[in-house]
Amino acid sequence: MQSTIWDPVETISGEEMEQLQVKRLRYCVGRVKERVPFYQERLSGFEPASIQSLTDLARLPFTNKQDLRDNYPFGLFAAPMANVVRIHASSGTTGKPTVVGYTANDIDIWAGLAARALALAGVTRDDIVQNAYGYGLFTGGLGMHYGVEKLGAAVVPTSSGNTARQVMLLQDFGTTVLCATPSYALVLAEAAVEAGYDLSTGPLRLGIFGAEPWSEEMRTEIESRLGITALDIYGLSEVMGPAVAMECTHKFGMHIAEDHFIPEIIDTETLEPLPLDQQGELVFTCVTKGALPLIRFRTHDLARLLPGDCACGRTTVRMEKVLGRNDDMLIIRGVNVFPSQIEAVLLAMGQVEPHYQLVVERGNDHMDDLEIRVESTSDPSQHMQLRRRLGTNLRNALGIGCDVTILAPGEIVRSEGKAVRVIDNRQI
Ligand code: DLL
Repeated sequence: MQSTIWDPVETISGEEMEQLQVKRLRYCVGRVKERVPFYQERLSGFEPASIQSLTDLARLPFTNKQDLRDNYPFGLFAAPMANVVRIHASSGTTGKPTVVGYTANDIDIWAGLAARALALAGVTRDDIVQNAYGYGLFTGGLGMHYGVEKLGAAVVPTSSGNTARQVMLLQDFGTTVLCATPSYALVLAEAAVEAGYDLSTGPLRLGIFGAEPWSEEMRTEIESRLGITALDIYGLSEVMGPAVAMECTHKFGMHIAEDHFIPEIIDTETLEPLPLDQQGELVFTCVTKGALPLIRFRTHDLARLLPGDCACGRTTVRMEKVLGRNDDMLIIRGVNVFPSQIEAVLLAMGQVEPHYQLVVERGNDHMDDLEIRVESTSDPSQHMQLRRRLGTNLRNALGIGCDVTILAPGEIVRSEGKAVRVIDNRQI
């Protein structure tokens, strides 16, 4: 599948890109210093004109999610409310959400970047795009919606949920592209089977899946169940929403819209920038946003920036699939475990369904116990053996033992948005 370059900036040389980024960074730092009291304080004594290259980023302070919370709801906005036309918020699991605002120009840039991402994935004006990301305060629904319209394809704004109706529309409208979380794509696949609709023979050809971590093994599973190409899309509300980065059809990392979001990878302990190709925490500086330009925003997402050119012809830097967030990482008996690692082991076995949950308890002996619940369609007489094999594979991969519980298909609660993978019952 050939994809069109949406914006010539996607193919400029590394030097040209750096020049553009430095120019935008200098302007942005000057602007927040002038307009946002929080940055006025953080940047006191810093001279924006002293920014000469991207290495100067390291001289700038970080911004954390907590800084947004401390300035709840609008304290970090750099534009007056009269110029703000949209407000989104990310649902924190505890306390207040983080609130993000957009000017009309921000919305225009976002629509353009979502269109760029869709074009990058090979979506064209001829496509019918069913957008099953949630519409509302979550950025997924509206973010992709305006991108599809900007590109000129037809958007079907189903939002998430109402699964039986989604399947009916997939079938009746001849939807060719599906936007959803990868876990919801699987729910739709199951519902299609129930409704007797064979997705793999229908016109659906492409999925744009993101908003939660998903392994390569999960990609294989989704591609075979839906009979499509499944591509990864990354983003976060604080930085913009979906389309901060998008995978091309070569499936070798996601191209970052680095002309708008300058990426860095830092060591989570020392907070020092790491070279390309090393894994660490992603940090973004949003250099073109009018309402909420954040300097060195710490995402807590763990990934690598990939060196080298991409076969698609784009020169924009790529990030690898996000393994997980460092705050999602479980520490079980001293060993670091990411849900996505467990997902990869489970699905590589081939006998289990792509629906699983991890339950962590602290036993009376003060030791942590990890239980892995996973569904299987195999005959219950085989479960004992399956449990044993999964236990061994997980021990080999993770370095810790865990209990495996095999459940019947459908026993794990399905999610319409981001899947809940971990139930941590430890009271620490
Ligand atoms: O999830 C934005 C989005 C919507 C991205 C639709 C892609 C598609 P938040 O709700 O603020 O925004 O959550 C952001 O989700 O920091 C990551 O931890 C995680 N995340 C997003 N995309 C991916 C991905 C949206 N492709 C948080 N792979 C981020 C892994 C992802 N994790």
